Amino acid sequence: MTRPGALVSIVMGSQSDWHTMKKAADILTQLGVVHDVRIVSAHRTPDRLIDFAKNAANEGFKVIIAGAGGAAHLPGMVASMTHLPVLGVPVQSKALSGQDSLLSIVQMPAGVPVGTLAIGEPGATNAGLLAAKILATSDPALAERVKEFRVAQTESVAERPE
Ligand code: RP5
Repeated sequence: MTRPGALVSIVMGSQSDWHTMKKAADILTQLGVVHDVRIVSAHRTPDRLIDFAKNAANEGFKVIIAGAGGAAHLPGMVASMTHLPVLGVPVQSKALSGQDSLLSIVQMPAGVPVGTLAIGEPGATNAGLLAAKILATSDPALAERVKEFRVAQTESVAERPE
């Protein structure tokens, strides 16, 4: 069952992606953005993929974050079946260090955009932040929380190394 009130959906191709994709969930939790998390594999659970992507807007989601590794077709296939913005996270693969994931997510044909982030955990964190910023354009309270996050981040950087 979808988490009630969830505005962001985080989907990933495998349980093995969760360690990375948890970073997106963590920043959304920190910013008070209700989100839903589930495993949807483009290759192993194609019917689940179609069901998810076609119903995502009706479920109330405003932004989708999709992470996958290797032959990472999940973000692009989700984007092909919804008008919602899709942010793609290339999960770092063992064989090719995520270069395969990155290229298979970023090289979408014109007309079917996937906003592609960096490989691995930094990309997942930034996908969460970007989703929050998208929602913040129509949510002043969230915009304030995003601004506070930025100020705290700036203040956390020491002038000199210890
Ligand atoms: C992709 O294959 C998943 O997104 C994952 O990154 C990769 C490996 O999956 P597992 O074999 O660990 O389940 O579909």
